[in-house]
Amino acid sequence: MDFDESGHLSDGSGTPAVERRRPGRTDDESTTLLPLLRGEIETSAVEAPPITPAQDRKPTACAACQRPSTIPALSMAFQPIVDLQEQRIDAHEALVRGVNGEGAATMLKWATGDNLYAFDQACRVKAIELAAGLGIDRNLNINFLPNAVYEPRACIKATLAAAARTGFNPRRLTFEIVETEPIDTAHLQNIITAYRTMGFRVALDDFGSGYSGLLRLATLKPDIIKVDRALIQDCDHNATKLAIVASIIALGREIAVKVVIEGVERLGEVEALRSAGARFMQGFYFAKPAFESLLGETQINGLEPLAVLS
Ligand SMILES: [Ca+2]
Repeated sequence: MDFDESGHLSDGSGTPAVERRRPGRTDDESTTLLPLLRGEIETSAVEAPPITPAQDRKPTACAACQRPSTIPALSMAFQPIVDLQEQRIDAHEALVRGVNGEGAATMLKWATGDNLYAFDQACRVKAIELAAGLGIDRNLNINFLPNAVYEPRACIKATLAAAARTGFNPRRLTFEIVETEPIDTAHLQNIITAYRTMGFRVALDDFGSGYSGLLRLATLKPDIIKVDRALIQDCDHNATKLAIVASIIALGREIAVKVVIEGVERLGEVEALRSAGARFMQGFYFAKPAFESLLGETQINGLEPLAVLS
């Protein structure tokens, strides 16, 4: 589970791998998003991915929307993901908080049972509203719980509406899949296919731990993988961990998947990770999550010229 800080990395080419792998991709929102935003396309009229047995067991989107729920007011903190090659902030990950700064663990207690859908929707909307209000000009990563999505195209409508209302470019959105319990692979694939068709990026969170492993990478083919912090902690003193991370980075280059390192806390780890080819990182070493605030480059530790590493 990761609604706290994390990290980020890539392939050293200067061009994000996720951009290169989809030459047909365009920023012309008229292709898919605008008709959806304008309501010109009914979600039911959009070619829908095949219904899976897992979905059959889930409530319908309408039932989920209409279900009464009680969730507290939410807020967000934003933690930068840095691009060490370009010496800039690449993205901000939105992390749920209470309106008085209560931590993610406190808030996530509400993300259960009948509240799950409403909680997930409220988090997305709040993240976009806050980020747009703060003038975000980078990518925005939003965590989501796959079990809170019943039909991807229906469940994205509130997100798109929030983007349209606030002037936020939905092409800047990356959805981080947080798998806290085993999720049906067909259901996950259904979500990823739909989201990518709509122009969003999809990241596999906590890669290398729990359910987020090589088989998930092979079957889901995400745009981004975020290497779990457990593999990063003390990697400068653990040759096995560092070799695993280096292999993941090489693998990312090979299959054109952007690799992000999360949970970076010390300079020693940064140096070791850079020697392993890491480019995108996130973690306390660079910046802690900023409550209702977007940090700039001058507020990031370690973005100055890294003479020590040259
Ligand atoms: Ca995350």
